[in-house]
Amino acid sequence: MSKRPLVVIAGLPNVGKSTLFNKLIGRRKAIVHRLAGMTRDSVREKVIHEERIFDLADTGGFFEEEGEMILLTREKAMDVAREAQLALLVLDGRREVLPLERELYRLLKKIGIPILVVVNKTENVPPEKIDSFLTEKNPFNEEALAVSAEHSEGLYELLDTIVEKVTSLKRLPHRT
Ligand SMILES: Nc1nc2c(ncn2[C@@H]2O[C@H](COP(=O)(O)OP(=O)(O)OP(=O)(O)O)[C@@H](O)[C@H]2O)c(=O)[nH]1
Ligand SMILES: [Mg+2]
Repeated sequence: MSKRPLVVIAGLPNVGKSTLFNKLIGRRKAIVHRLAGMTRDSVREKVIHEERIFDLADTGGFFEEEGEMILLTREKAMDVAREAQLALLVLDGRREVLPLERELYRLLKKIGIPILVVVNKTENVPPEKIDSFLTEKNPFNEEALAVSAEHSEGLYELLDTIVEKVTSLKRLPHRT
């Protein structure tokens, strides 16, 4: 079994989780698609940054509808989160935070996993809008970073923050 810290990417469908995953691992492993619901199984790969190493897991999105496949996808994602030391909660910086994102946040909190909010798709969002997203509009009161996965913006800072967090974190055993 791997002793490396595990970081899980979580978020609603289509926010760019798989794009972010591929950029951070440095190759295309996860399927990226303009349609929501592309990722069903979680994929995992190691990431090396500044001589630090961790495992990164991509997961399927959290859907509004409750089909059997969807529930299965969500349950698989939560299983990965239970193993992980840090969750990246990916949001779409071009729109408001959705009720289902608050629900996902609540689920992750319940697991007891530390959360880093990643506001994606910000390449064309004006700086003042991003600032407000990272401060007053960030309803989660967690550390937040703005990135553009597609345009490779903010990814170095994101990796710095991840390694700083996973190497200093000690997970408490989770209770159900
Ligand atoms: N404008 C913009 N689009 C992005 C960015 N990152 C990803 N996308 C696009 O958003 C769409 C969804 O990307 P995915 O990476 O498949 O999203 P996902 O969160 O993995 O989606 P599911 O697997 O369905 O949950 C694709 O069309 C991507 O090209 C970004 O930084 N900016
Ligand atoms: Mg995906």
